[in-house]
Amino acid sequence: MSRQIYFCGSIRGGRQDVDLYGRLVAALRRYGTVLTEFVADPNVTDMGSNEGTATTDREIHDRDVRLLEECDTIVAEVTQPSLGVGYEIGRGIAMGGRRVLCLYRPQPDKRLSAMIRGLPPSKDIQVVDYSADSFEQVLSDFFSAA
Ligand code: 6K6
Repeated sequence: MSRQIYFCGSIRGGRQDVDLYGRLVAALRRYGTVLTEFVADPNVTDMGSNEGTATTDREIHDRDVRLLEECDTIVAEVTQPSLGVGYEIGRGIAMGGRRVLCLYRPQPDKRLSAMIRGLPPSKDIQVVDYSADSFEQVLSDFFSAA
């Protein structure tokens, strides 16, 4: 069966990076099925969906936790700080048995949360600095180490 990839990116934390999320999701499709394509949908804004779907926060939470349970790999873009992304990473790691790749674009005067940067690194849990033009190699290295 193909890899089941849960992609995490900021929604209510701010949608500044949504175009980059789209490029990451397109690249991730080469490695497996992306369960959370909606994270990269520009119609999903920090205030909800432009398409008027009346999904409650409880429904969003429960659906996303179900998808986390289904996945074997979590790829999180963690540059734009997001409570939801942090929660998903922590919950996914607590479930066990999932590989986790956190992608961070370093910037002046900002530091990634110690609770992400400080994850004990291994073949299966990695926090990688990258740039918007260099993620292909990072993904290839991570998935070839599986
Ligand atoms: C769609 C329909 C109605 O509202 C929406 C948008 N809301 C969300 N839809 C799906 N997943 C969500 C939504 N809000 C947060 N998430 C999950 O949390 C995603 O999997 C993201 O990785 C993460 C973002 O968290 P915040 O705290 O930045 O919103």
